[in-house]
Amino acid sequence: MKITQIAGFLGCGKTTLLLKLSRVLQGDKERKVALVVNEIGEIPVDGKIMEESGMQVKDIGGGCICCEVASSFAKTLAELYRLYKPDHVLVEPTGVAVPHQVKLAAKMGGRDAKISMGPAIVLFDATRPAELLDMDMLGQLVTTQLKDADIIAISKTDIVDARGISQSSERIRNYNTKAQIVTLSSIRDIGINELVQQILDWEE
Ligand SMILES: Nc1nc2c(ncn2[C@@H]2O[C@H](COP(=O)(O)OP(=O)(O)OP(=O)(O)O)[C@@H](O)[C@H]2O)c(=O)[nH]1
Ligand SMILES: [Mg+2]
Repeated sequence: MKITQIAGFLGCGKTTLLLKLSRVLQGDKERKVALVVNEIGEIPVDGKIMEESGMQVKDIGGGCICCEVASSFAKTLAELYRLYKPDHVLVEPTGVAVPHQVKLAAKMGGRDAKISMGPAIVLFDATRPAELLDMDMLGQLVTTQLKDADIIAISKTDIVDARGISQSSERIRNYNTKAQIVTLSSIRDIGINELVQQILDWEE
């Protein structure tokens, strides 16, 4: 059971990407995919939509899976493994989650389940780089997420020009010299298959 998280600040396109990735990963029932979403103070409408696609969807509320509800996240993973044995679990943490803490929490679930880690994919919303990086507190959170990423996907590239994309890319590189930086438009299906391939190939 490989666990891949789609992280990134509020509204950067996590759910939209999660849905696309899960459909491609699932293929024609080639792989079993389960989804774990973590919403704070929201009605988990997304979960219902996703469930219609026949995938197992678990919604963990009551706090962020990287801290307050880490142990219920771990339990959820163990339960998913026991009952469904999915090949892949895609996780959407809250927009304020810190990727390495989500990984640690997932590994706690691995005590009871046979898990492996997929990449921490962190989305960066190309429509508002200055807002995300230059604000005091928000900037610290976003840069922490970027530092923690295995793959950084610059999202919503369908509505940003090439110059804007390369400016975001240059700024992101300052915070993470190792992660692969890719461009993405979930709405236009750009970069989706490449991310699926990276999830499949990922080993750690
Ligand atoms: N133009 C464009 N808009 C996108 C894309 N992906 C997502 N969006 C839009 O961005 C908004 C937020 O998308 P979500 O997928 O809900 O983002 P999220 O990160 O899950 O949001 P939270 O869970 O609230 O943090 C929605 O209006 C989406 O339609 C994209 O590739 N291109
Ligand atoms: Mg979402």
